[in-house]
Amino acid sequence: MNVFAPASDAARAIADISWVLVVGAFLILSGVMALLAYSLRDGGKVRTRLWLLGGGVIFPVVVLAALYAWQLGHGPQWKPVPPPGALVVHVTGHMWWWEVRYRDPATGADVIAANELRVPVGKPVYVALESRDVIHSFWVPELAGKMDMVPGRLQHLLFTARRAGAYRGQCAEFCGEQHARMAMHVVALDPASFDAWLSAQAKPASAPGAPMLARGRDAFLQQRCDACHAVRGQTAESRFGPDLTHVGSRSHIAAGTLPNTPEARRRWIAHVQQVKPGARMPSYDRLDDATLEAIAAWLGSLQ
Ligand code: HEC
Ligand SMILES: [Cu+2]
Repeated sequence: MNVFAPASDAARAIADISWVLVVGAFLILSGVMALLAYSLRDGGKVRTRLWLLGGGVIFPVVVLAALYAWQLGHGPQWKPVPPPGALVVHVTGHMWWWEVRYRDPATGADVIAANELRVPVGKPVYVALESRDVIHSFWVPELAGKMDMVPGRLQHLLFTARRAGAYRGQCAEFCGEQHARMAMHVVALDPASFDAWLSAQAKPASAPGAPMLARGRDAFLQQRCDACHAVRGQTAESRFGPDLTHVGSRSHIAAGTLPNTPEARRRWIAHVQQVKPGARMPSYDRLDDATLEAIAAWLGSLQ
């Protein structure tokens, strides 16, 4: 996470304003120090009224008014409604993960995912921010400023990614025990890859193609994982935990806590409460290795 490497218009505007303020403040401080040195050395020869009025009133008024006028045209854009042509994505904060909701351009249906946001490069993205429980804050420094996610309110951020890449974000408002393990990844893709990705995410999960994967799916249902998780096409809809329909396509699990590898998925399922104490999912340490392996393999196959 690097505020000095902006990859979007909004982040570039914030970085520019910060540089102007930092460099400007440094120049002014240097000027004041030089004046101070001069007045001490030359004791008594400074024209007090001139410097008090000029340096204490006129100078700050002119500088602050100029800065204000300049930043009016340079700050990030705020639009109460999404501008035409913008991609609208809903992100809902939960303790301690992110639900991500797109609209399928083909059918208009919701496409729900978690913890990973993909956006097209060069197109305005309007991120509508909500919370299901406490106040969270959405912060991906390379792409936009921070915005609080307040229960009962709809906040938003607007940015246009200019560089393809993966950007890490972090919840920036203390939200309880696992606040520190509430990260997300935003992946900016060229528009064609983005469209392909979105239409793949809109599809339900395909049926398991191998006996081992079918065993994993069956164990998932037997253990009632579907009481909290939805795998579209394979389970009923349940929205308490992250949607797992295409969990295999994400780079990380549990909001940036672990890389999405078979071992990490096994470890997560068996030892949630060691990996992320307090997370709202029980540890399944009573499952035998073969069952854990099958579930982890099936989840990995959900691309
Ligand atoms: C009581 C509800 C509940 C049950 C039951 C449950 N989970 Fe979870 N699960 C959650 C919650 C909540 C999270 C998000 C935890 C976090 O990151 O803070 C989660 C996260 C996950 C993740 C990571 C998803 C991601 O994209 O980050 C996987 C994988 C997962 N669960 C698999 C399972 C499996 C397999 C079972 C059954 C053996 C199961 N869960 C049972 C609530 C549940
Ligand atoms: Cu949070």
